[in-house]
Amino acid sequence: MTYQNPVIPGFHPDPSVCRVGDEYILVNSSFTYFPGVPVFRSRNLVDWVQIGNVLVRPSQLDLTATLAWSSLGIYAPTIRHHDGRFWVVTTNVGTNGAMNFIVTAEDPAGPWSDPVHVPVAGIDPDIAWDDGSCWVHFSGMGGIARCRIDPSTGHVLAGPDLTWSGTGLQYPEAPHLFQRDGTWYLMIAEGGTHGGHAVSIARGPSPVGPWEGAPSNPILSHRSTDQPIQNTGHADIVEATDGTWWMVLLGVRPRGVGPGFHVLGRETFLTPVDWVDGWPVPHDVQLEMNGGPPGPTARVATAEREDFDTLELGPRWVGVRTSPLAVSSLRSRPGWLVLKSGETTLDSPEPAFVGRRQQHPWCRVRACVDAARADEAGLTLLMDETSHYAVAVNRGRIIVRARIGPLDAIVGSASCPPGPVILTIGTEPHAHGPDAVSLGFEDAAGTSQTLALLDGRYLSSEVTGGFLGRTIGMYVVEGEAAFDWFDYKEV
Ligand code: 6LW
Repeated sequence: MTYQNPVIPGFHPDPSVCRVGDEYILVNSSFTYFPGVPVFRSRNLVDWVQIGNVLVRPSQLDLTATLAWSSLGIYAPTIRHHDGRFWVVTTNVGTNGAMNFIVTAEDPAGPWSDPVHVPVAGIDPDIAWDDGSCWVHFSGMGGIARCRIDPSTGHVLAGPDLTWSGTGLQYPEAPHLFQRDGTWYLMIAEGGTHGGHAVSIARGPSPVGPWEGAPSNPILSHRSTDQPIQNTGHADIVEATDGTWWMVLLGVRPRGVGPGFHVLGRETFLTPVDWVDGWPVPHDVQLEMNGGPPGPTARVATAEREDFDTLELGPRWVGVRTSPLAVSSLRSRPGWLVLKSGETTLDSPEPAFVGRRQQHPWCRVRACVDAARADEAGLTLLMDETSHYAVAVNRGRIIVRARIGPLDAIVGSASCPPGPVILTIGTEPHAHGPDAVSLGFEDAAGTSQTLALLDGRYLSSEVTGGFLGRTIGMYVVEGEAAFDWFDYKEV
């Protein structure tokens, strides 16, 4: 059988996976988005369904610090199952440092506990147990550090001490400790989460080593290759029900002229792992892979229509720093999602935003909005707070707004047809950029009118920097607007 990579497309970085019985549970980092840490479930490692998010309450997740930079917030998590519970350890990175914490749950779909703080200075925490001892490895102290903790209180019982930090490449991070046939392994990422990214591994007789690095390190990297998948690294590993081993990892799909631009963020990929002389040998990561699980695999849904005729938004919907629940309602106008703009501590209205990740290079979004009670309301393709394109109703006209760094301009406009209007954003191939973004509306006759066609490279990680990927969603500035439906389709 073959399967398609990425198995979880779109902005799903830093994957961590564990298996309980015949079910796999996977989590990703989420930065400035609320809820945080999306949770996926699979029975074959290829077909993943989002079953919830780990951090769904303000008592679990304070993202105020991401007002300073939207690539702060929730960094890489690790998920494990131990003593009948799921454990997630992760980091909330703020302007004053990083807070590492543990949350637990019986059901990975939630509810998850409130955070238990683990007072170590670093990111990318991993959690592992050995005969009653609980070990946390993390990227800190200038390399990979290790400490022993009481997982119920977070108290550090021993350490932290530096341990194996890779082959000497920059940014040793993403440690994961695991055991196979009585041997302990410490797998890490190094080279940095961009073009130099790589996976390296060491093995030893105990959770504290001594460590012997693999002679084949890095065991996986696409650095300096012409592979369509780049930046491969930040891996986790799992033994399948049939005894085979598999690796999940992040990668990107750059397009356009050199250096290439990736717009969907760092996505989750899957590759099988062989074992040779006691060392893991991952298969090279390709867009189409042989050796897939038995049975048919369904590609990620390529068309999703949201009619807002339920009383709860599904787990894929996120807000920026703020829960969608705090800025929207499905009850005030049944069958419509009503967004109301919020206020921030900066005494300026912060747009209310509810969106989802863009998961396909070529997609088309349409949404019907009644903007009668808003200054501006519409659809936005969002990379971060200084990089976004939008088509919106603004005081009775339809406008296209482009924000590229310090530049914020209206680059298209038209008179607005009466009543609720259908706004459209689409992506299509571009001669030089990763894509071209078309923004427009459907006129009274239902004909699609494009008001602007913009180069998508300005909404790419290579231009904006940081760790995010595009989201696409509905927003309101000053007032409230109602959205009848939101339609996402791969084209
Ligand atoms: C994460 C680090 C990394 O903490 O990027 O890909 C950082 N690897 O391990 C943010 O995702």
